[in-house]
Amino acid sequence: MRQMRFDVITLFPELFGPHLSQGVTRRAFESGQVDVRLWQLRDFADDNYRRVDDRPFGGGPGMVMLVEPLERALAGIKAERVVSQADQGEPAIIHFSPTGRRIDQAMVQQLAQGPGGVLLCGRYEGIDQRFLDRHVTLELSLGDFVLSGGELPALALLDAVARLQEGVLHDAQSHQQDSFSDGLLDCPHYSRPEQIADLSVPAVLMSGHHGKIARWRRERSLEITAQKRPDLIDAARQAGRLNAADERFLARLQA
Ligand code: 9WO
Repeated sequence: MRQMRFDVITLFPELFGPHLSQGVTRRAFESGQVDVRLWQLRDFADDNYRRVDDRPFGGGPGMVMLVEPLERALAGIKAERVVSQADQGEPAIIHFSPTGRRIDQAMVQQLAQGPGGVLLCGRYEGIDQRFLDRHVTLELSLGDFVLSGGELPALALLDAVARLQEGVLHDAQSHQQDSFSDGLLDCPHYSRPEQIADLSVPAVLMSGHHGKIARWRRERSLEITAQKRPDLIDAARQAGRLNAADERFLARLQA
């Protein structure tokens, strides 16, 4: 079995447990398909107070995460990975920051096919720049907003990677039907009851005609994407993911 391993450096390992043991992704984590190891940074402090932060040179508010505990933690991780991830090469060292590259589904798919990596969760005002310069190979962002730490972005990435593992989703088709798997937004979904107030389920979905249903869903995806994210239509076209029927439908929408 292909082994994927993520080592997480964090001051709050207890934030991870509940997410790793719930929901459809639990299987991927509990089976070790996605092996997640949590490293408490304080365990790598060198004083009796388990100190991992200090005041910033130049003054200012808040504290900075120290280089040395981080380097000891990383050395411990690399020593373990030499054994468990032999032949996989140097792991990606990933730092979560709004200055990073925006995570998208294409990147998640790439990571889901690789050997995993080290997830570095910052706290306080941030990490001493010299650690980032020396060790970080990838900076990833969830978007243009600020959190109090990198743990939630790390969990978001782990969740996105875990749900792509074999056996996590109900059937093989679920991936292909994902919003974004083909670069388009998702179509709307309906379940029972057939009528809520004056809103009924679109008749085609009750028709049992699988061809018509597939076409209807595709057209709703195209329509919603054209309306809300026209940039994704352009990207899908560039990537050759729109067929002739898609183009005819989009032309009719325009008119
Ligand atoms: C914070 C920040 C704010 C503005 C511009 C750049 C910035 N970088 C960071 C940063 O790296 N902060 C560290 C991680 C330490 C404090 C908590 N951290 C953090 C990560 N806050 N927000 C994020 C984050 C990560 C990914 N996507 C969105 C937000």
